[in-house]
Amino acid sequence: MPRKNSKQANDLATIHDQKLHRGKGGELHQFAEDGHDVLTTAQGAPVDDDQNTLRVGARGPALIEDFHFREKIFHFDHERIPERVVHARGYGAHGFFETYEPLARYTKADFLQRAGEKTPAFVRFSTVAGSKGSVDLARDVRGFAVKLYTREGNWDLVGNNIPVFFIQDAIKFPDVIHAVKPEPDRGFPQAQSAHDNFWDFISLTPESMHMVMWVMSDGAIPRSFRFMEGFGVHTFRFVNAKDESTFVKFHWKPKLGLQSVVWNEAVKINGADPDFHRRDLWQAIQSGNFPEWELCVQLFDEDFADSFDFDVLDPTKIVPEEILPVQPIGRLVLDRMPENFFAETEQVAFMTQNVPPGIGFSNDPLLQGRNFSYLDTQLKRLGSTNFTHLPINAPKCPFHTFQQDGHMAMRNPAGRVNYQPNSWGEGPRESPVSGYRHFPSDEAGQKVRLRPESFADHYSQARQFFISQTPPEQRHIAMALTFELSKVETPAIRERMVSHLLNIDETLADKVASALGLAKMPKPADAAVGPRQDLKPSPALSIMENGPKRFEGRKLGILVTDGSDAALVQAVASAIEGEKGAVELIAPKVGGVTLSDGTLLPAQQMIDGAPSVLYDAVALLPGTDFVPALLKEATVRDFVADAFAHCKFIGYVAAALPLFEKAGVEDMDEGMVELDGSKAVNAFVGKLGKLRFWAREPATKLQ
Ligand code: HDD
Repeated sequence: MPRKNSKQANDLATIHDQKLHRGKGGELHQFAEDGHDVLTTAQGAPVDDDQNTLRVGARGPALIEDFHFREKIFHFDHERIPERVVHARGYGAHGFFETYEPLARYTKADFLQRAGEKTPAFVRFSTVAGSKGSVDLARDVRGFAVKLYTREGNWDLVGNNIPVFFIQDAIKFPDVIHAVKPEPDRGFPQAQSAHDNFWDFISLTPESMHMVMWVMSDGAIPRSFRFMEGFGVHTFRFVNAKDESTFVKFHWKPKLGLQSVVWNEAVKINGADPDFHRRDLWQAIQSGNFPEWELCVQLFDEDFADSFDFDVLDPTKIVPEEILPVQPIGRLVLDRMPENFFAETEQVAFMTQNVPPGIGFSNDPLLQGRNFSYLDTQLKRLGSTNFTHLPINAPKCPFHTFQQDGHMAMRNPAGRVNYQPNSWGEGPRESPVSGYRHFPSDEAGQKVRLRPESFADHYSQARQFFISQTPPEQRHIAMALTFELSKVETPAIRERMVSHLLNIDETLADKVASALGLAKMPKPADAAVGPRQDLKPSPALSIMENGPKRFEGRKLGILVTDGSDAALVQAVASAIEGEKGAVELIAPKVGGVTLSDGTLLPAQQMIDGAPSVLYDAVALLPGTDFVPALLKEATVRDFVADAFAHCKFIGYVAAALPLFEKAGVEDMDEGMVELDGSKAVNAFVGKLGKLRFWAREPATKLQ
């Protein structure tokens, strides 16, 4: 008989040491000798060895009898589900919505009837074009999808951080998405619009011009999900108890103000921390700094709609806030991360058609098409009509349907009745009183495939957006267009785009044409209607005009070394904490530094892992003796050069001056503050509320 090897002997000892307990229901609980639960198969059989497959002898072939191995690999092989066809990369969090005031005058939606009422929420932010594993700082629209679990069913407001869309009719959605995704023959570029197919489609689609202005603006490279707006985009309806309808547009406004990064920074963040936005949300929520948005509405009636310059059903148009002010009706707070990314963030299914009584649709042709698409896509992605049984998707109010069976049915009806009407006196009944009633709008007309003429002005609001931007933001739009079109290999596409820009703003077109080195200016594109209207600028459309008042929620990176001035490091850190900002210490070694007073201060980052692009502002506080060593470090040079080029506020000690020289910074400016005392620290922290020193930018650019 073969001798037991020592491993087998140990295993037997382990099994004998296991304590067996019976649970309340009489089920057998097995605990390993160290108190952990015993590993089992999915069928509940305890596993003795999870390190070795079952084989004939130590060096022999594997046995098919090894049901544990077979089940483990089988399950692993099937772990992935199809990623979302758009918005594949996303990040979610739980929270709540709190109603400010009863809104009964406009809507009978139950969750909007009582001041102070809290409704559970789940939100998923996303990029559109990139696949699940792509980077966070792609130039792209950000999804802003909100699910409110109301007492009358789920309300999904599946919005974006941009209030308009590329197309006016849902039938064009596959085309715009195909055009932006990797080109089908070569399979690249990933998560980028800077390629021929995208600009070919766009330049042939004048209705996309307004959206293109937004996507080329800083709004497409947000600093954080926490600092961006959200929009329902379409015109929806509120319907009150008297069945009166009011049109409504939804806006989410972040409490911490708006903020974006610059493109050169975005490109570098993608390398340094591809999960920049995820990490930011995770860190904020885990540290108790719960991000918050106000839900604001623009309410209007048919008369306003008729008198407005554009069609309120056209999703490529906004109603400027200066014409129709936004009114806050509640707040959304995100205060809890999912326990499991897959179960919640990946499996959450948002659908525009999820509306409670009191909220309805308009005839916006994009919205109408979306209402078809979202249900369909969930079946593909989640594999079963029973995706509503998943806890993240199930309503949190009671729900009763006669739907049954299907793959993975987890909520199975008890009893005999699975239809109605029935005479058994059991089961749910429809209710004409409390049931969802679609707004009985008058609709008549011929069956046609026709775009309304009222949708035809594609340039006026594109121009309005552009002229509403501050000079640095306008510069960024010109640079973004130049960058994107410089990646387009076909000159005719570049020219076609410039011909549209001529209809939006001549100086913008000139700048882009000259930066691209266009041989001659093309003719302006033919417009479906003309002339372009000269609309008033709308300051609400500028990120820089709507920034924060203080450094709250932002992060300062402090570069320290051995010998850094202990009192100064402490003073800067406390001043930032006083502003509700965060501080990260960056040192040559992550183990930390010994400060001037001999205290050992652990660092959060090592220089190589923390380029300045990861911070909103930086302070260079090295010890004098360590500066020569820092001068040799390429990463330190980049740290300083990038902070300067990205117009960040920079605090510094006199000993750090050679670092500027090494980084090629010739002129000191008002965005750089020597921290030579507590007054200077306060002055520096006071400036940080502005986030960037944009006056520096022209000096750092070619154009
Ligand atoms: Fe969409 C996902 C937002 C137009 C079809 N969309 C999706 C998500 C957001 C949006 C935020 C991600 C939801 C999540 O986090 O799971 N989509 C928009 C906005 C649009 C828009 C703001 C225009 C105003 N979408 C749009 C059209 C169609 C779709 C016109 C199709 C006709 N969208 C989908 C989809 C997705 C989706 C294929 C992919 C994954 C999903 O639905 O659940 O059905």
